[in-house]
Amino acid sequence: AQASFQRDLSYLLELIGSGKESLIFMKKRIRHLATQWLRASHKLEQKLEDKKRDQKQILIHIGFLTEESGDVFSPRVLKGGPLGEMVQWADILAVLFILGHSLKITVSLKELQSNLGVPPGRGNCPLTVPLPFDLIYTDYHGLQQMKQHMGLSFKKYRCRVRVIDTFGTEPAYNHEEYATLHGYRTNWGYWNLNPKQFMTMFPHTPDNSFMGFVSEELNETEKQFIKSNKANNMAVVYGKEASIWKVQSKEKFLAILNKYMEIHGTVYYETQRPPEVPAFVKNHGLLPQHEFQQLLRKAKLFIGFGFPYEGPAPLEAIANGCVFLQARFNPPHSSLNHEFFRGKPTSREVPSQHPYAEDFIGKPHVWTVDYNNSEEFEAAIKVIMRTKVDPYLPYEYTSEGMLERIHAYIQYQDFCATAAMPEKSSSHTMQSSASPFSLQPNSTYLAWSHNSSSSPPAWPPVNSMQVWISDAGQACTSTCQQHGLVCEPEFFKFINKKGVFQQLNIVCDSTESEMNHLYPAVAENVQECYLQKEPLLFSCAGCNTKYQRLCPCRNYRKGQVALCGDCL
Ligand code: U2F
Repeated sequence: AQASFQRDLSYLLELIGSGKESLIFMKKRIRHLATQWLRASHKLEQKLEDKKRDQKQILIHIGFLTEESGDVFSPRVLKGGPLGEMVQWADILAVLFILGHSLKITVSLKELQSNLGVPPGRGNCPLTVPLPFDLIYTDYHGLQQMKQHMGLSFKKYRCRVRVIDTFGTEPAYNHEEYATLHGYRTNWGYWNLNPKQFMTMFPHTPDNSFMGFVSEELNETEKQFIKSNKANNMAVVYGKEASIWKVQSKEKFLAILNKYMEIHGTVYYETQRPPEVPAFVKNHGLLPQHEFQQLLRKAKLFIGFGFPYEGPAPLEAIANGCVFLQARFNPPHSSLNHEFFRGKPTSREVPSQHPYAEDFIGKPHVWTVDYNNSEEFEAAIKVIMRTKVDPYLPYEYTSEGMLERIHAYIQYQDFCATAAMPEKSSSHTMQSSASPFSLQPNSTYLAWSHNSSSSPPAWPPVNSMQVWISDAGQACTSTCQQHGLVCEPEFFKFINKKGVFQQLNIVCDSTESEMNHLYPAVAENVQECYLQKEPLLFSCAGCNTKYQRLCPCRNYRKGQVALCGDCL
């Protein structure tokens, strides 16, 4: 069947059910953003013209909300606990519904089993029950439950699964044998999925798909109103839990801030002010989401103390015309040195509380400073108070942007297709070192043109590819970034070939094929070239001073890094 846009959200709200505080929060959010979703759905419909879209049967199993995995989140919704995940799931539900797919939503093991057609208690039998879903959106908890209760069908159907994974999973941690051999084992296991099946909250690593969420959008009148009503001396502190106030050298920088601005907080409390929050702070207590937005509309500054990492609130603040001020982490936080990230399946280094805000938005909206340096901190506050800043929301965090992106994933990502690209590439040609592109020293440009095809067309289309060689010790993520591009792991298969080294004028005394998430690469001083033996290990992340890596980069749409120019 074909999918057509569905705009009556009341049916979705019914599907979500009730009973848990988390579900109530999600439904409230969907209701509150309904007009924005509808407007966006019309825009996308126009943009897609009459493009045919398949209607998918989709199961959404929100594992972390099931009693069976403890559901620690629901009881904390009204007590300052994390809401980022709930924000994201609410938006995912809205998108999948509006795009016109047929949804089943489950938040308990029992519902999961009955939807999968597994009779209770038969989970471990070697049965392969036909799966009535084209796609399953779940999380790590849900994945574990599905594995336990699907028997052999799990392996068969895991290519249909999409895992909502806030901080992301890098390929080295995903591959069972490799992770075990090389110390990339984590609490979350290794699932041998295509790394693009993991979908993140921010575009952390291009090895995963960027799912995202949305922020409230403003029309021109609202923007003007906000701009003329900003209280230039009003700051709101980021964080709903009192524990975030237990931060090093807080007294010093808070004293500076307090000299210039009135400081507000939205810290949850039961009966009286939490002792961590100083008396000069106006604490509103935890606010309902729309009231929190109202507070941001008045405030000039939204200030982070270092935790929570990478949540939605800074984007909301910036969208409401605040400047976001955050601490630089030196050294960067990561799973190697910080408790919060320990055991997470990524080596990513986090150089500030919100790297997306720093890298993708930046000044004048985002200031990242060293909070231990009082002069730098004070100077930033002074400039921020004087600067007029427009509300800003990156396109990828608008409702239209999210609908567009998820539409493209559903339409074009297929991890079940087994058709491999032909070994001796007949359907692609490559020209090396071609002008008119100006080359950086040590880097080479390759243009590929797509001729006829016997195999299904690649997505993203290969005409968006440019190949660059990294510096020694550099990850492909940053090599591509340096050239205004993004690393595209889907393209590794095209460049993991002996001939490509030649075309790049790399001299190889020997060429080995091995399992290593940094390959294809060259150890230049010894002129040894390496190819990747295991496609699951193709990885944009990862570096070693020994290697220069071959990096498949691609272009991307302005404000929509997940999609290349011709990706829609
Ligand atoms: C992040 O989780 P958090 O829930 O701590 O993320 P926040 O950025 O604080 O924002 C979540 C939502 O909370 C709302 C606000 C945001 O959309 O509108 N809110 C509110 O309703 N009332 C208030 O008074 C203040 C904010 C991240 F999202 C998670 O994935 C991580 O696990 C967590 C830890 O790093 O951080």
